[in-house]
Amino acid sequence: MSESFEVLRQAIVAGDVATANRLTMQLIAEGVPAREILETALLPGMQIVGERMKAEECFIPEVLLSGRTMQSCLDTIRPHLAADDAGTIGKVVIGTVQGDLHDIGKNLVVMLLEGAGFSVVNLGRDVTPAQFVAAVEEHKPDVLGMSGLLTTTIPKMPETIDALRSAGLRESVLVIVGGAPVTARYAEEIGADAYGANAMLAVDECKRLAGMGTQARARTRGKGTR
Ligand code: B1M
Repeated sequence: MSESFEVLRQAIVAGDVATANRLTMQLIAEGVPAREILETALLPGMQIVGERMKAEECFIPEVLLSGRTMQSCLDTIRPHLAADDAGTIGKVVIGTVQGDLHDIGKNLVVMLLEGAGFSVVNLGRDVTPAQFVAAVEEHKPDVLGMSGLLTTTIPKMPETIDALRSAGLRESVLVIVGGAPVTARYAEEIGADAYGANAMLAVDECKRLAGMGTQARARTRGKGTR
């Protein structure tokens, strides 16, 4: 079993979609929990890719292949990430901020949110502050999630929060931010309501926020901003 995990990790690193998919399906068929496959092979595989990228041992084409391989394995395990709760427990609008094309982590958050019973509107990547605001206006979510992987793009998070404020929508929605360069301190500094250190913790935080969301909306309705 641990050998399969190691081969799967290496297949992610090598961007070998066929081997990675075959092993993922094999592990699922053997009854290995999807979450264990995620935490023991897929995420560590991408971690290695990141370290190699930093050390300039691999470049964008290889990283893209690893990313696609990871995404494909995530699609395979998606139906097996069992729902913790039944029914819709809240609505989340989520996207990767403007200028940022990294969406693997955000898609993982989406998948776990859906698995936990949230209804999710996934805006994709490279989402402008105006698009986030329009989506909050249209979908009236409990929670707005922003993901960012680049130190150069995360300033779009406070910009989006400001845009929500200007549109009179800040009080109507709770904001969670996450992504590798984001910290709890940064989240606090920019006036977000929560920070998700990883996808699992993001779901916990969204559950907490969804409970508060009702009160936030009620407050806002009282003020007539929505
Ligand atoms: Co890029 N990239 N990349 N990249 N890339 C990083 C982020 C980098 C750290 C690599 C490095 O140098 N070590 C570096 C950023 C440095 C920095 O800003 N400090 C970097 C760079 C520099 C770049 C380019 C600028 C490279 C270039 O062109 N010269 C370029 C930028 C393009 C752009 O966005 N405009 C670029 C491009 C790319 C690809 C397109 C090739 C590809 C992305 C493919 C895709 O996403 N579809 C890519 C990849 C794959 C990576 C690394 C290797 C892996 C990212 C990943 O998917 N990790 C990454 C290095 C690394 O992070 N180790 C790197 C796995 C994923 C599951 O983790 O996304 O962190 P992560 O998500 C986690 C948590 O952060 C959290 O939960 C997830 C699961 O636990 N989380 C949230 C994420 N979003 C959340 C939201 C929440 C809560 C939690 O609430 C809403």
